[in-house]
Amino acid sequence: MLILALDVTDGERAVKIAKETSEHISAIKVNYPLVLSAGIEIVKKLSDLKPVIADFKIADIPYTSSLIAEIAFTHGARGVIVHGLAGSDTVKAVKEVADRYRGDVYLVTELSSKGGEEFMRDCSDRIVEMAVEMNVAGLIAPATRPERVAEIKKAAKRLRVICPGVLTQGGSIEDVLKAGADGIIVGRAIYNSPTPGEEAMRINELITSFLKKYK
Ligand code: BMP
Repeated sequence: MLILALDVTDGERAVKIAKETSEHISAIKVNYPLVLSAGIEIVKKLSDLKPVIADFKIADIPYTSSLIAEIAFTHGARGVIVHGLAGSDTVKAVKEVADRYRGDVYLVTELSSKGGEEFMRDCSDRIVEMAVEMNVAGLIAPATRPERVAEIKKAAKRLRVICPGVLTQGGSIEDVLKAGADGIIVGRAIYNSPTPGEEAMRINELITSFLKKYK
């Protein structure tokens, strides 16, 4: 259930942290900070250790979006993240690529930051409906607003709802699991710890104990 958001900007450090934490995490989410500094090959390196979700928050026209997805999957990614607000044609184009690689597509519903409420909140319920209709693998929902996680999970019971925004951004692991999250994304609290492996283990144990209580 624990997904490591590896937003460091040094490839060697990324691989070191991935190795230290690998026992306690289920996947690694790779975002622009790492890929723009270490190069796309880092996706391949990390995917030899754990499944990688390429968080390129794809939000372009269908053609360009499918090229981005193709690059992620040819480098070993097992999933890609797309902005739901880009619309169904973009999601369809990415899903066609993902299906060829038996990969997963996750849609962002609304960002966990405050700004996620400004514009995205108004369309996130429609994004959830689209995700269900298009049968994507999952949704990214804001751990900072557990009441939204509960609503999103209720509307998309079959989809995996994974949630960033715990700890450093203020969200509570317990509240988000209680709301029905299927996965928790954690970045800074792990990779900025002096002992990332131990921190990942501690968070993973916490998740396991709450799961016994709420699932
Ligand atoms: P952290 O635990 O350090 O706050 O990291 C959260 C990770 O999840 C970052 O990679 C961030 O880009 C991502 N993320 C998020 O925080 N909120 C969202 O709504 C969507 C995200 O992908």
